[in-house]
Amino acid sequence: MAVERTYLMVKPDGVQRGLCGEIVSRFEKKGLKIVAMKMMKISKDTAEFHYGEHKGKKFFDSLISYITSGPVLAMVLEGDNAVAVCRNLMGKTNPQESAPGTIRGDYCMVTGVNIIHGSDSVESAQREISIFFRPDELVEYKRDSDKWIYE
Ligand code: IDP
Ligand code: MG
Repeated sequence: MAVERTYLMVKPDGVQRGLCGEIVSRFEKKGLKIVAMKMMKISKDTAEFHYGEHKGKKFFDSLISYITSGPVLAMVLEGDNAVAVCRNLMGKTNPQESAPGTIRGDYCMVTGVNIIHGSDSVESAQREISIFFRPDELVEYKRDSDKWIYE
């Protein structure tokens, strides 16, 4: 097992459209363990730091105004190979190329408003978790259902 933690966030469109429960439910049902979760509004400075890799791209300004346009639901999920597993559940960046059955494939139409963020590597996950959560907000607990989820 390669137990990893990853950072997921329901973006402002997902919150406004009432899709938080549906999205969290998909990760939960898959078997990911919720380690932390909170509603928050992201400041412009934090948004620019979080999305620093995209600075200078033509969509950067609209991305920052989108992600700061309303509250997001931030979470840390844990599981075997969690980074890649969650990216697969999310679907491709462009919702029109995301497979049906994925979150983006089922619930959104365009890249600029694509409902969910998820870390793209273990390194990004560590960085993003530390941007949005204090260490004491990550809850350590044993989940009894793990014995039915993992061999
Ligand atoms: P990801 O969210 O699947 O990791 P990234 O390439 O890291 O995709 O882009 C970050 C976010 O920036 C996307 O989820 C999307 O909201 C936005 N974005 C990326 N490319 C475009 C674009 O071409 N037009 C508008 N928004 C974009
Ligand atoms: Mg990305």
